[in-house]
Amino acid sequence: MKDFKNVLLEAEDGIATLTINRPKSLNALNSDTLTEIGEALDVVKNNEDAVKVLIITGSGEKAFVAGADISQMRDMNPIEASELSKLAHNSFGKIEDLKQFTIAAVNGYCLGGGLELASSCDIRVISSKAKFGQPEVTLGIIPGFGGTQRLTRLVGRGKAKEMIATGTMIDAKEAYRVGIAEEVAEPEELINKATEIAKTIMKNGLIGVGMAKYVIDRAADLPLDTAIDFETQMWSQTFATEDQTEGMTAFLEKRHANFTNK
Ligand code: CO8
Repeated sequence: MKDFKNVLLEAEDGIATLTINRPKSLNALNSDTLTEIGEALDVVKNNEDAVKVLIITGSGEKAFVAGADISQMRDMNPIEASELSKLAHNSFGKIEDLKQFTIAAVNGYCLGGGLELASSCDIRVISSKAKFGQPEVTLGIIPGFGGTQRLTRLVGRGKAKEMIATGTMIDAKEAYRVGIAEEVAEPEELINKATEIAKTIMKNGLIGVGMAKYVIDRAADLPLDTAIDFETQMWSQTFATEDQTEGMTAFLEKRHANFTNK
């Protein structure tokens, strides 16, 4: 779709794949890579007709992303650290802001900024060989790309504090048990599994998929009554779409719906 230096962006049959592509550094995130992730997400956002679902994965067999680039961070001062963190927040925030559904296909080490990237996706499909951790305190820092917040929302305060304070890794089985991952696949089946989920989603009314994602993310931290009001407003808007008429008509006519996403 567009050429980059540190990431690959490809699209086929409505599914875009964004691959973090610095395998020699286990796909560590430096500022150039974070900038390119943001630019690639802009391409995805601006191509809603061609891209219905986005899969994010890592290059090579070993790592999804082994964290922020330690060689770049070692000599940074607090202002530079803040700039790097803002750059990551800008890029990761774009993942949540996409109307398209996002799937992290975690193919190996998913550490620090890597887990923060995966946590920004809508769901995580992981290899049975993947390993997860927030090892920042072993480097004398804390998670700075959202880990204290997004991981906590996934696994709860106790597990997040345990993972962050010990800095130790957990395996795929434990990641699935604590709610980091929605699906576990054998390494060679990982992309197939993510693609299968993407194709299932793409059969549905995608206005509804995007709206549901928006309501879940935007209302998650609101008081329940306010969140329910928000859901009601968005729900009622789906009745202004052609997809709602088609979906319900198809059900009543006992046929598959042919959604036009209008
Ligand atoms: N940054 C830079 N280079 C890395 C990173 C990284 N995060 N991870 C691996 N590499 C490099 C290694 O230096 C090595 O390079 P070289 O071949 O030139 O020596 C190459 O990748 C291969 O790595 P290893 O030889 O270490 O491979 P192993 O199989 O022995 O170990 C591990 C794999 C266990 C994944 C190990 O590489 C490791 O522990 N990596 C670091 C993991 C880590 O600590 N990640 C967290 C980084 S901090 C972070 O993400 C904070 C985010 C928020 C920051 C906010 C700042 C503003």
